Order: sequence, then C-alpha cells, then structure tokens
Amino acid sequence: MDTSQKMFEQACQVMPGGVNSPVRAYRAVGMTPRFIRSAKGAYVTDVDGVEYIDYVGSWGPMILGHAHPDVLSAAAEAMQGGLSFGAPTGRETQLAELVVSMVPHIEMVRMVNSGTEAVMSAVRVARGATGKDKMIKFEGCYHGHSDSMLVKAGSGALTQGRPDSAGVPASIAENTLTATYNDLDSVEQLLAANKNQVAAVIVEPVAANMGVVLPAEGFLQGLRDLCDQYEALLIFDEVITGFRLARGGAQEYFGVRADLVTFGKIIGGGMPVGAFAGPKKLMEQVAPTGPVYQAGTLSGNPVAMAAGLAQLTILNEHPEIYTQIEADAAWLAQQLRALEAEYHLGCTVNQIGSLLSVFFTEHPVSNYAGAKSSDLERYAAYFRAMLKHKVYLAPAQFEAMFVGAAHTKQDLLATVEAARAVMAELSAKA
Ligand code: HOZ
Repeated sequence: MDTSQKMFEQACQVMPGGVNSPVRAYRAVGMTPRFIRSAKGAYVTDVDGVEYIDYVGSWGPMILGHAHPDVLSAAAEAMQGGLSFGAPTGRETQLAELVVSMVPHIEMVRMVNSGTEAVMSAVRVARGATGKDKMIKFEGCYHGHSDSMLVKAGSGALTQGRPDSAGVPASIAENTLTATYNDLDSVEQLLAANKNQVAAVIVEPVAANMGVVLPAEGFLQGLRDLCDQYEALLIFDEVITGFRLARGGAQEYFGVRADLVTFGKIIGGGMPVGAFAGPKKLMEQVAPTGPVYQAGTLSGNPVAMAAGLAQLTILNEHPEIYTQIEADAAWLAQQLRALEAEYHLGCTVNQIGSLLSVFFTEHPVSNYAGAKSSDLERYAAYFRAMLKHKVYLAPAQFEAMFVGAAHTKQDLLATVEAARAVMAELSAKA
C-alpha cells in the first residue's frame, strides 16, 4: 500500500468518500486518489514523491503554472497585512477595475468565493431584475452545486451517474428547464412554451463539464438573438472559459455579448474566488444599491485579491500567452488524433483554445448524448495507464484537459509518448 492509499483510508473515516469534492475520489477510474504534496509549474508531486505532468491545473485556474513566483509573492505580501478583514480594501477595487478593463460588455463586478456562489448570485440577479422565475440551462452543463442548477448537471454529478441531486426540492427544480446543447430549436421551444416566464438562459459558452464540447457555429449568437426576442437575459458561465480562452473570455473569443457573466477560481489565481459581472443597470440591482440580496465576509478577501491581481495582470500584459497555449493544445489534439488513426481505439478529440478532451467514442461529441456515448471503462483504463506514465489527467471522462503556459514542448512531447505507449497497450488488449 502506498502513502496515498494509506492517507485515503484515514480520510474516509472522517470525510464522505474521503474527499471534499466527489470527482477527486477517483471512483470513476477505479482506484484511490493520489494525495498531492506540492505543485510547481506544470507538475504536481504526490505524497510518495512521484512527479506528474499536470493537465488538471486545479481544474483550470493554474493557467500560468502552479506556484507562479509573482502570484506567490503577491499573496505572501498581502498575508503579512492580515488574512481577513470583512471590510473594503483598495485591492478589491483594483481587481474589479482590471476585470472590467479586460472583459467586454461589463461595467461592474461583485466578488464572491467560488463559481458556485457566482452562478447562484447571478441567477438571483436575473430573476430579481426580470421578475421572472424560470431558467433554461443545458443538459450536461455544470454551473456549480446550488439547488436550481443541479438539474441534468455535468461534472461530478454526471460522473456519479446522478445528474439530478437528492435534496433539491421539486418546487425549485421545476423552475429549471433543460435544453440540448448546440440545439437552438430546443431552446426556442422552451422559450415559446414558457412565454414571459424565463428570466435567463445560462450556458457554458464552451461546455467543459461533460468533457470539452465546442459551441457549433452560430449557436451562441443564436442564443443571444433568442434571448432578445423573448426578453430573457443571457448568462455566460465563464468559470472555465473566463480569462482562459482570451483575456476577455468567451465574449471576446466568439464576439457574442452576454448580459451577465460568472467567473470562478481563475480570477483568484487559484485562491477561492469567484465573481459575477455585468452592466451597471443589472449590477445595481444587487444590495446595497438594489433589492437582490447577496453578501459574504470572505468576499474580496485581501490575500485572494492580491493573488488574482497578480495573475490577471500577467495575463493582461502578455496576450501572447493565449496564442501559445492555444497552439500547444491544438498540437496535442492533432497528435492524439494521429495516435487514434494508428491504434483505432475509437476516440474523438475535441479542442478549443487551451482546452481539450479525449472522448472514448467514435461519434462526434457536440452535446450531452454524444458525451454519454463514451466508453467509461476505456477512459478509466486510459487514465490509469497515463498516470503510470506520470501524466496526471482528470479522473473522469466528463472533465477537461487544461494546457497552461508552464507546459514546455518537452512536456507535450513526453505526454504524446506516454499516450502512444498507452494506446498501443490498450489496443493490444482490445
Ligand atoms: N467539479 C469540479 C470539476 N469540474 C471538480 C472540483 C474538484 O474536485 O476540485
């Protein structure tokens, strides 16, 4: 038994499933999780001292690599001044100004502590501002674990095979309508059948919690047009795509305007931060200027703000990072497709920007049904073998692979060599 296994047994005695978030329990891949001791640049090191090339990146925020010196020193400096005040600080305004300057179509930001909280609050703003209760989301899209969003959800909910959670009152779930990703007709039907009742359509502009699924040409603009036609708001959940696809996130990348946007961990450089943002007329609905209540002692935490400011400043000043990580991810995707052509395991590789997924299905994956057609056993075998080759992937089919600025050409080549060995092995067994 290695140290991770021992630590996991101990953790299982005091935490449900031994973890604080289900996917990381590794149930979907049939093994016990690696316990991580430290991380630096493109690598994570487990408690037995084994170093892996990391494509999880703390589920996205580590776009510059782990423990980036500027981010660490900004956080360390802030820490010397105290950990939490529950009172305004200049850093909050600085970060809000930076976010407003980077992201199109927003004028105001409210900092919160996670993507879940950001979405929960943005949904409340949408309902408060429109006076309507219903929401449209997409099957397989994940927007955190608030009650109204745990309906046909992706990520851990999908991995567990329970996209609808126990404990969500039917009276809440019935206000969440679900449409099919990349299918505008399914959205229009819901809007037409629920005229003047839909507060907002919420979407991951690139779905990244059923694996990475690209929006079809015209899908996001089509949502914009439908929302205008039916007087509903459009919310982009940019917890994954924000500051990752481009400095201005999906709104900039696809040239489509959202009414409200939500951000997650990347905005805090990996610290527990989230935010929601939009034009003044919507954001001024939020307390204390408006009637939509939202609050939190840890919101705008000084250490988290400092780390976020350091990370976003680098991203803002170095747009070439986006060109590089997109090119690296595209190269990796192309290499993986070439391996598939050689070994015929039946996989489909989706990639956009620095996000990619290897789905173990031969069908094109453009929605939840496509993602669900994946052979999960085969993904699990692939995951376990890649881990043996020191490549750390998401321990579930329905998650993204994140390429970051710290991945070197050598890391990418080593990853392709690992994938070659693994695919050869799996194809020999098939
Ligand atoms: N739901 C997260 C991935 N989309 C996983 C969070 C975690 O386990 O840290």
